[in-house]
Amino acid sequence: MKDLNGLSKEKLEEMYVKMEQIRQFELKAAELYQAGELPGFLHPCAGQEAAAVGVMTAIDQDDYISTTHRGHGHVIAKGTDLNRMMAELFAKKDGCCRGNGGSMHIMDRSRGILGANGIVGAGTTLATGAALAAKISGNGRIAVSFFGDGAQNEGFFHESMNIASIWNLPVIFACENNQYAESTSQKYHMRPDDIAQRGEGYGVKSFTADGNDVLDVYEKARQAAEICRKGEGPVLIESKTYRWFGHYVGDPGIYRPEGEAEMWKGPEKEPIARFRAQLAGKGLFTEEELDQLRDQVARQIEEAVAFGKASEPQVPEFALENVYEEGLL
Ligand SMILES: Cc1ncc(C[n+]2csc(CCOP(=O)(O)OP(=O)(O)O)c2C)c(N)n1
Ligand SMILES: [Mg+2]
Repeated sequence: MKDLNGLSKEKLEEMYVKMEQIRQFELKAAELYQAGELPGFLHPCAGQEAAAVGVMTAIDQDDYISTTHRGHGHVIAKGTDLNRMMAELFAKKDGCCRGNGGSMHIMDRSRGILGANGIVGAGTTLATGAALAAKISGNGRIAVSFFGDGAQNEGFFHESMNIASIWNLPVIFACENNQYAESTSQKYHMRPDDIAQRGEGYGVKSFTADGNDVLDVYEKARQAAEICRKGEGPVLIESKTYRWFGHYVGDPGIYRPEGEAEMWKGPEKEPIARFRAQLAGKGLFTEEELDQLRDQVARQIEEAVAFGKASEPQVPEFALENVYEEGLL
């Protein structure tokens, strides 16, 4: 049986399907948002699919992840049900947080997803805590914290890296460097070019990956997971990538140089086109087979939208439930 980077055909198909699910989910959600059908804010991760799927391919179902305000891709890559995710965006009762979280606070404990998070950088502390719990209990799990280039300037990140390093915690700090923090280019918000350099100051092994090449991200994450499971973590991975949309849907993105987004959408950079070329180039899949998988995903997304729309709206009073632990006061 042919493979690519030691990944079976079955695994490669799963990776391709997940990348398509993320892309199509994000484009559909943006369309619904622009039509006024979704409440709140929406920060799509279209363009960053490889960075999410590459890491998730290297970890197990039981492992923990924490994510960000731009977290749909991580949640999809970890395997959360698309129907329940879409219902959550619609703030409906069948959503994965019963409509109480919305796009920026999706969580799914059944998949080890500790939550999306609107507080930039805060997810690094959650993953570090989960890694500490895993180490103490000896359950063999590892944790991954996804965060952005802007987040690594936050105190949360530095405190987490330090404590994870001195205690050798099994946590992967997975930075998706999409080159902007809101409207601020990386050039203006930090001195070094590579975020991976931040690891050196903490004695943390650090890798830089081509964040638009899912196989490169996978390879770095595979090594990182191995290091963590041996008790020699933490590890930092910087995936260099680009977000297609502005910071949020509706951001005109005037801070970007002309032609930059188009260049990242071109065939040499675009993560899905690149993965398709790798799969077809190796003779593992034909273009027609890949088209069929893409079209199957399109039907799943349509189904998720229909499910989300049909679900019952959550009532406002529900926001006050689950605030205090029963019997605590
Ligand atoms: C602690 C905190 N500071 C500031 C903000 C406002 N804010 C929301 S997203 C964002 C930029 C984050 O940039 P980055 O970490 O690169 O993530 P990206 O949006 O590029 O995915 C900022 C400053 C916030 N939500 N939380
Ligand atoms: Mg960023």
